[in-house]
Amino acid sequence: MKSFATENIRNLAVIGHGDAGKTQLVSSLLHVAGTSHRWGKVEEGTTITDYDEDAIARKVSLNNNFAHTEYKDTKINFIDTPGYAAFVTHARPALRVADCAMVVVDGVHGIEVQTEKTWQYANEFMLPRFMVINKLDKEHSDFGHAIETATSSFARSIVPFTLPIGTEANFKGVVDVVHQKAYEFDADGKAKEIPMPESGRDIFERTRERLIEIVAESDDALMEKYFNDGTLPEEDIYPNLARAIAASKLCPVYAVSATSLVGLQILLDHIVEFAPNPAVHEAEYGFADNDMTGDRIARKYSNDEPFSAYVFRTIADPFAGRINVFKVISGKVTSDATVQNTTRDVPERLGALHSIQGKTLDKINEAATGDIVAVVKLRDTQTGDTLSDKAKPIVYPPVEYPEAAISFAIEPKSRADEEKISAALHKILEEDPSLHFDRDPQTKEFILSGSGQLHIETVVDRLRNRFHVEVTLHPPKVPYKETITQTVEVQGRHKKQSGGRGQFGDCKVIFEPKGRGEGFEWVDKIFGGSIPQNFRPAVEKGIIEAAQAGAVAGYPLVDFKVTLIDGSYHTVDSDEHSFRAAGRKAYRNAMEKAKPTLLEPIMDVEVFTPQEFSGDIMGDLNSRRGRVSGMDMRGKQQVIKAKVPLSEMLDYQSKLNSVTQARGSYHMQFSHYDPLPHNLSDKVIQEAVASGRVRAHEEEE
Ligand SMILES: Nc1nc2c(ncn2[C@@H]2O[C@H](COP(=O)(O)OP(=O)(O)OP(=O)(O)O)[C@@H](O)[C@H]2O)c(=O)[nH]1
Ligand SMILES: [Mg+2]
Repeated sequence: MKSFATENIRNLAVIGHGDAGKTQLVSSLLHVAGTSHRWGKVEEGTTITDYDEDAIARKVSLNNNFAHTEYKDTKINFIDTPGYAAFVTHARPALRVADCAMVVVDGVHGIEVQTEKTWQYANEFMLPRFMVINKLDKEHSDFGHAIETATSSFARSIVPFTLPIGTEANFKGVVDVVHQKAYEFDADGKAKEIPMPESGRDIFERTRERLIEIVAESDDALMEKYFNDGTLPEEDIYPNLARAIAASKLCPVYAVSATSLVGLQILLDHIVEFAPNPAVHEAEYGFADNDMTGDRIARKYSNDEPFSAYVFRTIADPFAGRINVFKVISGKVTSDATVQNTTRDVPERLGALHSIQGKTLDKINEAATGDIVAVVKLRDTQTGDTLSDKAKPIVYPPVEYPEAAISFAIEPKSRADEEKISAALHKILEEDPSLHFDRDPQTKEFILSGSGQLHIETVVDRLRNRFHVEVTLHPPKVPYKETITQTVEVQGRHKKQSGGRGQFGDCKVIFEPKGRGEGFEWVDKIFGGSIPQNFRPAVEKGIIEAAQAGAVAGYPLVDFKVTLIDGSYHTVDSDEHSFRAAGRKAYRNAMEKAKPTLLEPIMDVEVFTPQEFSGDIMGDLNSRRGRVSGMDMRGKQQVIKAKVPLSEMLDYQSKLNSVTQARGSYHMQFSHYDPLPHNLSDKVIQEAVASGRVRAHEEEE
């Protein structure tokens, strides 16, 4: 493939709710554009961008993938992003490098939760937008309704550039409102011009009027012309529509079916004519140094600038090795160039450059400003890094990923699995910065954290299918805590006499409960010298140590105050060690009387669901000991806010999927700790004993 001038490149991030048809749309657009790949279908597992075996098996996109076509001398790069809640954060780095977001909307459901979320992501990067209303061949699809949900959800002029001819199974053509032409499509999606249909003429005229107004509003001279003549000449309309789109004042909408190929050729024509090219951005800003301080410096989208590129995706390919995908932000780059990874301050030799078509890499000799290209086997480069001309360094701030929402323990099934697991997970993590992996220093467990249960399950599949590592997934650990509920006064006395020098420490302390989240407080109220000053901190240390092991089920004891009121010592036998032991003993004595109890983490939960399921959702949250605190409409979606114990939410994703037919989603974050109800404590205690975490009280050394 040849190198394309910047103005002949279009970079589109295809975003939207899960299942809207993004992946199918990309494959179908490539087919209609005449790309020499057979027409891939989601239902057959043959699309270009869902080539990953896990994505095929689930019919869900798991990460960003790439396709491109050469259409009317323009290179159109598509970044197909995931729409499911567990993977949707990958849309952000895609939008970071795209020059236009193509928002795909399900023509049956209209705007949904992840449509809104990805729209917000696109706002973060101030991206121009196209909107595609898909699945208009389907029963109950409704173009007008989808547009209504869009205009009520988003603040921007959202105007159809094509209108559907026929509905549902009879959706056979579109009217191009801009060029005032009508088309039908054959089985390969080829457009054939037909006479403008009479029905729907009023909608067409109103829509076109709206477009002309938007153009007129953009410029005083045009406004005057419009006032005088009542319309505008065609040659004024087209370029000004493109300008309004690039300025994010106008979002064109297209009526399509990705499975029957209706409307796609006109969409391609309009991408070439109206979608912004990379140089439409004024400039991109970064820093001269990787500590990201100091003055910002700019790079224009131009081949004449020094080379710079942003790496936004890493693929761990089983055959090719590590593939890094970057967008050339400024300058040009040729294969075998040596560039600087300015994020890590290391040089990288690029080797061959490639364009990417799904899983296929094709060698290219050079890449111009704005293009998206792949390189293989760089030494140190990862997602989020900047590659730059060494003599003219620039570092772009990386796209941040959100905190993980859920953690699971994973256990290798065999010794061999244990040996392979770290290396395998390392590769998976390279591909997916929203995943975190840790080893708990105490329990030695492998802890995998991600954005939801489905996310973690796909990692387990990947470990098995790609790296042949078998693991069992253990339910996420609930980080219980413990506290006391009564004030008690106790003594802790440690005495040992076994030949030679003895040990002696003795303290009197008061344990008092404190409020939630107030932590530990130590007060020294000894007057006089019943315990010498230098031994008192040892008492505190002994108590803090002992509190780590709790009193009920081995969870750390929190939110209590200890006041040291008295004690005694021995001039020869007392030392720090003895007073620590006395503190531990005081702790144990206190726990026998202070009625210790378990605390459980409570989460702030937000559930998004189509309205018809909200009754079921609330009933279910109640049965999970949740307290619903508010309800809200967002577009057509009901948002339910509740406080729910974490232990009740561990299987929530699958429940939500079954109640809402996979159309709901939720997120949660930690709110506070509450006492665990007594009837539930026993179970937690039994589990703690069974896991060996609570040791029988050993006698003091
Ligand atoms: N009837 C009909 N079905 C469609 C159309 N487009 C896509 N589908 C079907 O909708 C389902 C989802 O399509 P995908 O392309 O995987 O959707 P997606 O938006 O990529 O989904 P995620 O990647 O999981 O976010 C598949 O079963 C497709 O065959 C369409 O225009 N009409
Ligand atoms: Mg997809």
